[in-house]
Amino acid sequence: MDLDQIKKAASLEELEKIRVSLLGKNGIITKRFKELKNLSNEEKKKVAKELNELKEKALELISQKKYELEEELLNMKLKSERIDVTLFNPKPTGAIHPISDTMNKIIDFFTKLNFSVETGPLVEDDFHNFEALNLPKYHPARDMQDTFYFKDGTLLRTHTSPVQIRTMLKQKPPIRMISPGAVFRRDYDLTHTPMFHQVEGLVVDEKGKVSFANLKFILESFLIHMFGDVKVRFRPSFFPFTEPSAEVDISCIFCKGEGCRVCSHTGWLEVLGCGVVDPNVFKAVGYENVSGYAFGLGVERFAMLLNRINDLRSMYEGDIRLMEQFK
Ligand code: 2NL
Repeated sequence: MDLDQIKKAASLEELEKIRVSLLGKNGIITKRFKELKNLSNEEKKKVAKELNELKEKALELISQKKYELEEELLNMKLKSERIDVTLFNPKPTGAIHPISDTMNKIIDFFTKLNFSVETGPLVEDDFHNFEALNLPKYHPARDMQDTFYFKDGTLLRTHTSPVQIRTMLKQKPPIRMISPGAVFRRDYDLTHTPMFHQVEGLVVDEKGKVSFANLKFILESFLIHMFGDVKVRFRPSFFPFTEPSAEVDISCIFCKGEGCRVCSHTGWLEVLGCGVVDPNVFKAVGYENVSGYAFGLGVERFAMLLNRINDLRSMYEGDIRLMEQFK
């Protein structure tokens, strides 16, 4: 038996062929194991021991060779993809990240309508992230959010609503604000990353001065600003911090409402959540005789729709070849 051929394998493909020829279903070593049953008991013991040693040796050599070949491949890749950052580049490299670009378009719309832009801490406490938003401890809606907690009970904010709470606590009404920023949830797949971005909006004024009708008008104008000539529809929904609540759909921008894979053949894409602020939220910040509306959206979802990106994770790999396409 020639185990030396393993050491001579020139590629991972060749190594795999050798492995199969030795240890595969019809491999030489496998066959010899099958032939053991034809031997006398005494011989069987001896040959089986030899065979097991041979198999162990072969496996060891293969895994050693595999490691060498993989390392060679990696070194070649590192060499060919090497970037000399000291080289002079007459054209600046890079582009505005699609998330920033989308975020800027959103902020643009609302600042033109006299909304202020507020920010707050990423590490929050239970009160600002949950309690003040009508999400008491053990409320089932808290399970909807998979939260990153620190040992001391603080947490990474799961939405930007705590910024609205902080703004209401330090300012008197009227309030007309948006809160753009990073938020965190334990989720990772094609359309979810553990860090993502939200923009939420809040308008508060004397009781009776702001209505659901105002909210509908603002959001409809906003969605046409972002997506062009789209139809907008409101569906009843539920959020702990608004009552009534609605989810907002636009007619599918890919098939114009005809039905396609992106819109799951419904003709509609869900893009926003909104509602009239629940009185319990105002109670938590000590506001009386006011009414208000609020809304929230995921920036990644907007960026994916606007740029036809289908794997969100690619946006955070920082591959310059991908990002240059957004120039
Ligand atoms: C969604 C839904 C929403 C809010 C966020 C909010 C904040 C305060 C009071 C009341 Cl302080 N509401 N925020 C309201 C409705 C929906 O977001 O789907 N976001 C991605």
